[in-house]
Amino acid sequence: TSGFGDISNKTFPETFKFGAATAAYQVEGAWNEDGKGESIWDKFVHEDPTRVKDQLNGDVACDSYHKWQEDIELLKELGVKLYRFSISWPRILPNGTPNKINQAGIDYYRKVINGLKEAGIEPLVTLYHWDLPVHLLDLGGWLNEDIADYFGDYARIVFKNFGDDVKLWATINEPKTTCMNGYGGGSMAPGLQLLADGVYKCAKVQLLAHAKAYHIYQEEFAATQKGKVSIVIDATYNEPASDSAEDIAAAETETEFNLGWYANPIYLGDWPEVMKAQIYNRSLQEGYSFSRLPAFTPEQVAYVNGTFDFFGLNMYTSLIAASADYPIGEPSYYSDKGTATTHGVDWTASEADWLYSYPAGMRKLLNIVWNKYNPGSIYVTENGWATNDTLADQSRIDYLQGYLSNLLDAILEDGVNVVGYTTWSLMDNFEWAQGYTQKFGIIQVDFDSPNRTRTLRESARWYQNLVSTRCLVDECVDS
Ligand code: GBH
Repeated sequence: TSGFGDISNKTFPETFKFGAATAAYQVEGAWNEDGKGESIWDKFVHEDPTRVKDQLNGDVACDSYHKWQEDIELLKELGVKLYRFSISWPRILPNGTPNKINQAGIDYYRKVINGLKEAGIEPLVTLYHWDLPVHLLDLGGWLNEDIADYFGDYARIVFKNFGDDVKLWATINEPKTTCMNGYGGGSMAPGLQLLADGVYKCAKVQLLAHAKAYHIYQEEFAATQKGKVSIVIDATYNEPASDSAEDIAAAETETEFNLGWYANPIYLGDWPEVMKAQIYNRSLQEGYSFSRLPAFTPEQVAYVNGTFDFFGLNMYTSLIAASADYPIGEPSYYSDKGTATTHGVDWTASEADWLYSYPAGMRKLLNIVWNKYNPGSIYVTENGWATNDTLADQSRIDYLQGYLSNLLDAILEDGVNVVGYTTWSLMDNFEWAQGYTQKFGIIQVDFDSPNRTRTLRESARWYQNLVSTRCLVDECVDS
């Protein structure tokens, strides 16, 4: 199947919530204003600008710290009813620790949340989208299990201050990306290259931190605030490269090392069996006396299991997986996984080298998440396309139309309860190690102008029409 099927002519359900997403470090700027502490991204980009493709940084970014009212006006213009943004931990707690709260930080998010409320736009707030306070990195960052407790204290302060108005919370955005790129390959802050050992420890600590925040919410806030808390997991749909038993198994293993790595502990309890077995075996073969995948104690399994009120899914792309041999003696996540991945030859390429369009993957992955994890409901918390700076971004429209059509089919044809969607991104922003070279916004931002002028792209007009008609084609029939 090529996955480029007909676009659905049915309408999205009335209750379906369309929205857009951003993250603090990528849009806010004001990196050292009004008492904000230093984050690991501030440090990472200032220490060595060559870590970022265009040697730029998020010091100003979209200047949303000052232009938040304009951002809300844009959300209103799009007509969306859901806005996913993140809170900067060091803007609230400059050192990451609860002893010193930065009132200006609280005031900033209070204004944003009030503004959204007045506009009738629901906030979906991420507590951690990668900007760890530097002080906590000095304590070991996501390799130190104590950081889970600090995260709990931070979460409590945020719930207490904003929980009357925020009913949808995501604890951590894409733990896999921060662990793989921040602690594995080193392309993201804090830039550690610990691909064999660090990535698994990082995963465990982030899962414990998520669970800590979830339990604090349940015990101290849920009864009065009545909100929902979950984590955001990024995943690909993985197609076997051939009909061979090896490749079919490779695609399943790929999914377990990708989606299951984080979803299994939370939705089923403990790491996927295939990860436990393969990492243990490789570790012993490579001379370790123990598995480099740190085990959860039975108490930790129980503590993490069930810590969700919905599934937050970031879905951009798919992979074709084949089984592959890696020589013993080169310990890494990839050799533990034992697969090789590529993209389909007929999948459209984006400006980002990892992002190819395979619309059918959306429907297939949603079905996997729904059937395997029984999450009750799913929010697609990110999905989007990278282009150059052009306003005439037909390739983004094609991508969104194909993916959203498959998302709609999952709802209407397969009974998957997808209740909301926040496209990535509301506007162009600081794309981490890619700087400003890749544009993900449905709204263009002029980073050369001190005004950071925002201009709707053609895709934003298209999205605006979708949101108002709930229809992906010229004319729809009722669903
Ligand atoms: C999201 O991650 C992030 O949540 C968001 O902040 C970001 O702006 C957006 O994507 C667009 O990139 O370079 O080959 O090692 C999406 C999932 C996982 C995609 C890590 C890039 C690195 C691939 N990301 N992946 S590679």
